[in-house]
Amino acid sequence: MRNITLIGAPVDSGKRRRGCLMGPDAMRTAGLEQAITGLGHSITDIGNLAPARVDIPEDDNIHALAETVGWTQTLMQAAQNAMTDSLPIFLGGDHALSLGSVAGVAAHAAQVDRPLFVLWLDAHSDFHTPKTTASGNLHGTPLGYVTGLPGFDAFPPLPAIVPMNNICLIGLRSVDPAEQAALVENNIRSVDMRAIDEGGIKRPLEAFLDDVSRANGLLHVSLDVDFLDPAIAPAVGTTVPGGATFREAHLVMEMLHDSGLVTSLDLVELNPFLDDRGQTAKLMVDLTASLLGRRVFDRPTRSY
Ligand code: NNH
Ligand code: MN
Ligand code: MN
Ligand code: MN
Repeated sequence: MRNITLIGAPVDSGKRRRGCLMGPDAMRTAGLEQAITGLGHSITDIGNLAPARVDIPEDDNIHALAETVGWTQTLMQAAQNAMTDSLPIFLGGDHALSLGSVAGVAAHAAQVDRPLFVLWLDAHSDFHTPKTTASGNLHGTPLGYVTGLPGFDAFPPLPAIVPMNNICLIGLRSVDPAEQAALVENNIRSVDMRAIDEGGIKRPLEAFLDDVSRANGLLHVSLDVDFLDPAIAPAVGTTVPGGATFREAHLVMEMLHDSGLVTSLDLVELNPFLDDRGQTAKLMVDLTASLLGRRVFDRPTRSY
């Protein structure tokens, strides 16, 4: 059983469409705490955080730079605090929150002298930098930041970088040309939807988890709502057709649970303003429960 810390991160500065600030409370309303304690885990909800005030100039090409830098500072510290004795769950908030959550988790990993691995479940690769982004939206940049790409001078210096080899992207189906080039150049493990159509989601995940396990690594999972097919998860500003199905997503979570490797989690991009009677918030809660040990059926050792 685990100690879980819920960290409300109502980040809404990583893109222009508003609404992700309601994400943490929507997931609480959908029963997140009960789902977790019902599995026997203990839980501490530290409530919703606010961004540090930072005195830096805005950038004409970047949306809400100072606010996102402030969030990065706050969440980096919150992540390091929570990692000392719990599994933090960052309740987003848009994906810009991961600049702070992943950087903080990486700092902790360096302190305990273990490698950090990151599983990115997303339609997008979020591998831009403030220099390469065409949209100016910082929710498209967290993997660029944590891997130490240049161009993040306005942000806190990285306490520790995440090696490109330790990252696995699953669910890709909307990748900008600059990101595509950088992913290939850096040989980042990228599992797009076509690969999943052709070979299933199990094998690439299994291979990645084997690597994490062999390296005695910590594993951070970042779950973007748009990883999921919009038919089952409409509450996101950047829907892309052809996403993970209900069962593919649950299988990922169930395998993550069985691996025993996950040490931190982001739940990001939920925009409750776009939801249909809470269905996406509920699905995010259910997926979290699967990651923390809920099973659809307790298999006897002999199944036939
Ligand atoms: N690649 C686009 C951009 O940089 C989209 C990023 N949007 C996301 N990422 N939702 O997960 O703006
Ligand atoms: Mn994302
Ligand atoms: Mn996305
Ligand atoms: Mn992108």
